[in-house]
Amino acid sequence: MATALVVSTLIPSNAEKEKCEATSQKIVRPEAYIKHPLQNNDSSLNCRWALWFFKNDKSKTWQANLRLISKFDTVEDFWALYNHIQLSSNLMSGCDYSLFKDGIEPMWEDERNRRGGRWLITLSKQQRRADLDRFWLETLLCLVGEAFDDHSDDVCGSVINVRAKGDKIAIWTTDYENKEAITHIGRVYKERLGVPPKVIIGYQSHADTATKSGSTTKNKFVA
Ligand code: MGP
Repeated sequence: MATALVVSTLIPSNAEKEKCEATSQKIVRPEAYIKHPLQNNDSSLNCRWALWFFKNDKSKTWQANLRLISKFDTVEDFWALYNHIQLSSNLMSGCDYSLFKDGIEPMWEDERNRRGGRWLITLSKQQRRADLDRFWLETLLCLVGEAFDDHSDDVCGSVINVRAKGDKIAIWTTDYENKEAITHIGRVYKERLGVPPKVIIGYQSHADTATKSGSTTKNKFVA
């Protein structure tokens, strides 16, 4: 924060005025009480993020099972929310968390996701205990910390799927044809998670995921 606020108290006029003024002025640093805003390079959206929760209730449609939990736009409010909610590894199978830029719904149908795709991290069952929570936290920090430089603009959000068959974490980007942004994001993301170089992660378009017939979707990019 650039300038410190100076709060002065009324000083009686006397010989010691100057000395008194110096000692009675309190320097109040804005850092002490102003929360730290999250950065966002994207000029079309502000720096606010929204956390969503999905609970699988088979009597409802997919969209009806999706609920907004809360929005935040400061470092402090991010941690307050993160510390308040259940760790992913404690969620029931079938549940998701999604963190998306405010204004983008965590679904394929949103205008900013329609032509997009995702970097997908698939985890083995053993990784739920070893890696799931720290991978998800690192993913969140990549997003709110704008870890992908100028290409952070292409990021829409991230999703964690807690599933009995194996958990998944993904970063969703807005344009599956933006090779430069996608490859940069994939490279940085893999590094940040500490995924070994020999382990290959794939990027798939939502269009392919939504229309897939088998259990796998073809990769448009790999990292
Ligand atoms: P899922 O929850 O992403 O993965 O999609 P899961 O449960 O591991 O299943 P799998 O098919 O990947 O093995 C499960 C189903 O939820 C999809 O087949 C869709 O029917 C529905 N679904 C998921 N997403 C992300 C969307 C979405 O964005 N929009 C709509 N309309 N349905 C979705």
